[in-house]
Amino acid sequence: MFEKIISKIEQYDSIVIFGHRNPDGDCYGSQIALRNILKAKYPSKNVYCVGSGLPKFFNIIGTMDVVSDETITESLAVLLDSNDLERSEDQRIYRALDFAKIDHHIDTFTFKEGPEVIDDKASSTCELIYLFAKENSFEIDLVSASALYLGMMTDTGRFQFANNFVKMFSIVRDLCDLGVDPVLLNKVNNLVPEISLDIKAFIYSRVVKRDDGIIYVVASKRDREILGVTSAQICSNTSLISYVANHPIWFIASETDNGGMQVEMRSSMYNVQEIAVHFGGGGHTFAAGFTIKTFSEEIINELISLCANTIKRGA
Ligand SMILES: [Mn+2]
Repeated sequence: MFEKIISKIEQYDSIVIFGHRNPDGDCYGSQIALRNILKAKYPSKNVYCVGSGLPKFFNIIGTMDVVSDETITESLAVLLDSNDLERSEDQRIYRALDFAKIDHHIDTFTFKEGPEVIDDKASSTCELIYLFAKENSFEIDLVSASALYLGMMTDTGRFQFANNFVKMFSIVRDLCDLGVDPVLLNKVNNLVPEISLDIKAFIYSRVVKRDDGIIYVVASKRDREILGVTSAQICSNTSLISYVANHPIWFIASETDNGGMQVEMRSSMYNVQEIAVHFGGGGHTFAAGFTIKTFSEEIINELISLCANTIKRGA
């Protein structure tokens, strides 16, 4: 499955691993695990991961690397958990010498720079990195196993969502056999910053419940400035308005710093990925998002009517 990616990796002495903007547990975990696994297998190669990672895990799973522009221009870029170069948090990816990609998002056919492995049935990119290691008989050390566990746990909503539960749990079992400590990882993952109380209060005070089955929250830039939070921080709270009876689609829309709009959408039963694609975004069937250049009532109304049509169509 990964032959073409391995042959790229073998061609380069320097490899830089990139992930998406607003990195989550799967993005960070897959980057760290792939770096460590490749370093152990190819001690003479330089392997780095770039981006902001998940700082609360830095002292147990490891930190990101600081890499010069010059290094990137001499490296193979491996993009993880992202559709294309545009999604990369570190935009210096465009300067890399060559490219490869491993991802589990629905294919948008926008990555054309090199070989890729996409499996949108995989629970997480971490699951794919595990399979990559197994296929090539690369050793998975305890830290890498913990990083993979973190990504699988977070991208599946703590093992609630998967296309193949047997596969997911058999990998998780193997990671536990390698010594992973789920209690510790859960404790660190559960830790929230103090600001999260203010975000919760804001979201619950602004939630709109519609008769057509949509629940949503809109945050303007001014709202965010008063709270002192980023668009990504607001949008990462869709779980606060999730699974309310008779409301199968929910979303949070936030005005971005440059007057655009970031939206995260979820559904218990309808395809919201198609709606996200309509606005130039993507994701998974029941969890998708997009960012567009304009923040306006018209666009929010268009989004609401697409969601309402989806519910009406029953698709
Ligand atoms: Mn992911």
